[in-house]
This record gives sequence, C-alpha cells and structure tokens, in this order.
Amino acid sequence: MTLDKIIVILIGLSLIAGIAWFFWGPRAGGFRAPLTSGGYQEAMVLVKGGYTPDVIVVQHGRPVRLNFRRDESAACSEMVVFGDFGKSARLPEGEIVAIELMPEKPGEHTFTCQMGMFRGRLVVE
Ligand SMILES: [Cu+2]
Repeated sequence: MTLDKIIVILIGLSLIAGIAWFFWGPRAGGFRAPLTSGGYQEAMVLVKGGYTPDVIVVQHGRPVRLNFRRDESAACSEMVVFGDFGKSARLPEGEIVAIELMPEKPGEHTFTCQMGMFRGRLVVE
C-alpha cells in the first residue's frame, strides 16, 4: 500500500467519524435561560419522564430561577435535588415550584430526582 492510498483511507475514515459524531454525538448547547425582569436567569422545566429541558445554560454571577412543573404522579420525580447547592424541593403534581440558585463560578452541576434516575445539568458559563 502506498502512502497516498493510506492518506485517502485515513481521510475517508475521519469523514465517517465526523458524520457519526454529527448525528450521534452529544448534543451541544442546551436551553439558554433568558434574563427576566428582576435580574433572574429563568427557565421552565417540565418534569415528566425526565426533565425538559435537561440541559440549562446560565451565566455565572447572576441569580437563577428554575420553575419546575411536575406533570406526572410517579413517586420517582416527587423531589428534585441540587446536590452541589445543597438544595432540594418537593414538586407537588401540577404546581410550579421555583428553585433559586446563585452560581458563583463556571462549572457544571447535575440535578436529579431523589433516587437519581432523572438527571439534568445546569451548565454555568
Ligand atoms: Cu426517581
């Protein structure tokens, strides 16, 4: 096999890998919480078989308010826990429960149901 054939094969493989990454790779982005009146970065999170959106992007140094609305009765999702912030809340079905956080520095924080089956991420930029 000559060098140019090897190069062609390598280019082909990297193209295939790029296409696979594009379709099946982790989704970049997430929901960017907009700044609302009062200076909060605010997002609604639907709780139903998981968290929607499950990735919420905020800026550090500004308060965050996440309004959870639980639309199911499964006991699994009854609590939401932000371990890194030492916060948790009960989510009565059909009610909007606000959780306020202050992300001081960039990083990633997971939030889960009390058993850790539902998972979401707060990405702080
Ligand atoms: Cu659970």
